[in-house]
Amino acid sequence: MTSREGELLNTVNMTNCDREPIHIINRSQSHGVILACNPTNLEVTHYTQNVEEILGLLPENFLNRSASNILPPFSRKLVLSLGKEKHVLPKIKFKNRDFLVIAHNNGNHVILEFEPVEDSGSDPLLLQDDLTNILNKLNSSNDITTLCRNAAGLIKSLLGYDRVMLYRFDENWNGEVIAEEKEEALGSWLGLHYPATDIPKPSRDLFLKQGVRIIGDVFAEQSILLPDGPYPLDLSRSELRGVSEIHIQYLKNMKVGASLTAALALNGKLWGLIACHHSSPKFINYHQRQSVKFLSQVFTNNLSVKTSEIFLEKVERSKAIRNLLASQMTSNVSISEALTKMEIKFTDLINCNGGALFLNGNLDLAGTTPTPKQIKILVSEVLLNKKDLFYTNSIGSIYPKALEYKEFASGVLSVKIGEKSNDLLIFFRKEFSQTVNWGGNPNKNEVIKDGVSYLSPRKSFEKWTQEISGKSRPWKSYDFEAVQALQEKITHQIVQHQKAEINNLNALLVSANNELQAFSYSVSHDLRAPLRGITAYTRILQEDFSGNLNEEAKGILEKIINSAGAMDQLIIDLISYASLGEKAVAKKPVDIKKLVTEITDTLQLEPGFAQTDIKIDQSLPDAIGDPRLIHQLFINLLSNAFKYSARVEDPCVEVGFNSLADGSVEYFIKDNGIGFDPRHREKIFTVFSRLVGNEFSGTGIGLAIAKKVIDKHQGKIDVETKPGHGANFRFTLSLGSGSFNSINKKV
Ligand code: BLA
Repeated sequence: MTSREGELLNTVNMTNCDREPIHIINRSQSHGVILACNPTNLEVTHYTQNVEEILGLLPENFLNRSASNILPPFSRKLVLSLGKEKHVLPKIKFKNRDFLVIAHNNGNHVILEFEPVEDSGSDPLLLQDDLTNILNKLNSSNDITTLCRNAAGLIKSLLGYDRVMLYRFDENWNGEVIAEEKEEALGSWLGLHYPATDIPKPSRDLFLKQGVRIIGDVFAEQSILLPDGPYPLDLSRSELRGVSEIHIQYLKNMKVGASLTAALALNGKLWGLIACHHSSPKFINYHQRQSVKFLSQVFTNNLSVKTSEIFLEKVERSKAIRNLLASQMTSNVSISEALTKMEIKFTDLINCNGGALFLNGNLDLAGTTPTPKQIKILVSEVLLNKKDLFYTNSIGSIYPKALEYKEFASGVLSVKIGEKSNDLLIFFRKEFSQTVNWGGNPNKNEVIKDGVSYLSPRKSFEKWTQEISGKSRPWKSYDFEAVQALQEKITHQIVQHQKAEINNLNALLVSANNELQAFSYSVSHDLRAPLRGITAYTRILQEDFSGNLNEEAKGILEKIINSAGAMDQLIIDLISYASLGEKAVAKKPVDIKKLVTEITDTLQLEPGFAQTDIKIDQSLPDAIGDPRLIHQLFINLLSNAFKYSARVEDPCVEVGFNSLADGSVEYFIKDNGIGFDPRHREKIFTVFSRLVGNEFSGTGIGLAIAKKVIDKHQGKIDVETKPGHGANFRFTLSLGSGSFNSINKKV
């Protein structure tokens, strides 16, 4: 190791390998000269040390002076108006050689790069031939493999490098040589893999910006930018940017004397590189590099078309399968049967070797899969904790238990289905055992010095073979798209099934309810007949045999008649409650004021209610509803009001209405009677929930009927009460059209 390498290792460790600021390297490659100028007056601020050797200029003659004197005639104006785009100025001679000046503005400085140019590379006719050839050859490639091979072949014949490779990145930025054109004497690198650390992120990022770069002479001393100030120049877009020593070492270890690298970007992301090697120094001029840029562009256009064709083909295929699955699901079988037992299985949707469907706690399998027990454990320990869509091509690496079944299921893709969080659709992909040939053992680039580990380019690039296990082929974006579209269809179907189930249950409920009503109706009728018999015979006993009976027996007969009467009333109420359910609600205007007046007049005739003071609001609005039901409602509420206030001093029943905030009204029926504990407010509206003792007659169904009437009219009923302070029943009904005048009057 030379002392220089030693220095290098001191400064580069595992983490700063990815952080080396290669864009401010402050060096130029040896074959050209960089000058930097103030963008407003073009005064030269920086120059590379080789300026005298290459251009024959002395720094003292141009530093801090305008660069106009060094530039081709008439180019000053253009240079002053430069943006980030590069401009090539007309050829200019220095030391009897032609130079191109490539100029751009890096944001702070105008960067002028002087590069020698040979005539051959800039002949417009030759160039046109080259470009036509590139277009024809690449556009006629039928598939991606041929496209790559043709691109490598074209570059080899255009530029004459010893080895030209198409290098493709994987999702972790490792790469593989997927096409190669080379001198026969060289060994092939086709199929070799290289680790991501060989091309760190800063280098990949610069590539996206710059496109094409040459390293003209790996062995030449690079030229330092002067003066060496604290604010280094940003050379991100520079053609002549110097090369990191680490990479120089890498190329030397690879026995490469010169290189050209061109970015291949797909949808704005680095897809791969064209990597060219030459054993000796090699210089490719700016125009030739532009042809390579053109080629890269044509290449990626073709690549993009071909990738989208593959994508579309996959999408079309999965769409067809999805539609078949959807029609299976709408046939008369369960969802799991439709997806796992019929001709088309859900696993036909994408490339996989098996799958599992978890629905309502049941597990159904298709194709080759781990055992149901293994799947259940995988689901509960891993998949249920994941988001809506989860995938991996190496489940064993995150969940070692899964290594047991890596042959069938190294790849797992799962999505949640339906509205429950534990229903899942799972796809398995088998292990894809793979032999990966690396260009040199990628683990052998670590050097330990003074107890610290550093990453440095490896010394040997001899093929190093690695067996990869526990991995499946990776899932692709069209897989996700297909699975998510099926997920939607299944969820839709699950919801449909749930709806159908609810409708079914509803129908059952309706018929059960009908039966119950018919039953209670007939039972009630059948019960009344014997009751009438009991009452009639008791009356005969009273009338015809009273002489034979003592006072106690007469009292008992009276009780029999009363009890039979109470029971008859109960049956009548039951019939009316049960029959409420069956009847459709008629919608007619009902004159509430008239109704209330009639009912209270009648009630007042009953013994015990004559003293009751009645207050009826004379502007009570009309309601819309079923007259018979509304009549029943008011009878029930009013007779309660009369009944439970009858025994207080100065009994009073009041009927009125309140205007509500939303413009509607509520009626109220208020008494000053015995009231009840407000904790029972809800209970009193259910059947048989009389709260008061036996001293008040009644069956306890009245309020249940009232509530049912209100429900049938989509209204609300509530009560305010306190024991000893009466009750105030408030309820809403739809209003009749004629009611508004009276309401407005009142408001
Ligand atoms: C740069 N490494 C690169 C570049 C390539 C590779 C293509 C860009 C070269 C350029 O800008 O012209 C790698 N070249 C390859 C590979 C092949 C090839 C894989 O031909 C296969 C056929 N390099 C290392 C390690 C580090 C490293 C361990 O091996 C870091 C510790 C660094 N590589 C590194 C740096 C650069 C680089 C810093 C940027 C060089 C620069 O632009 O200055």
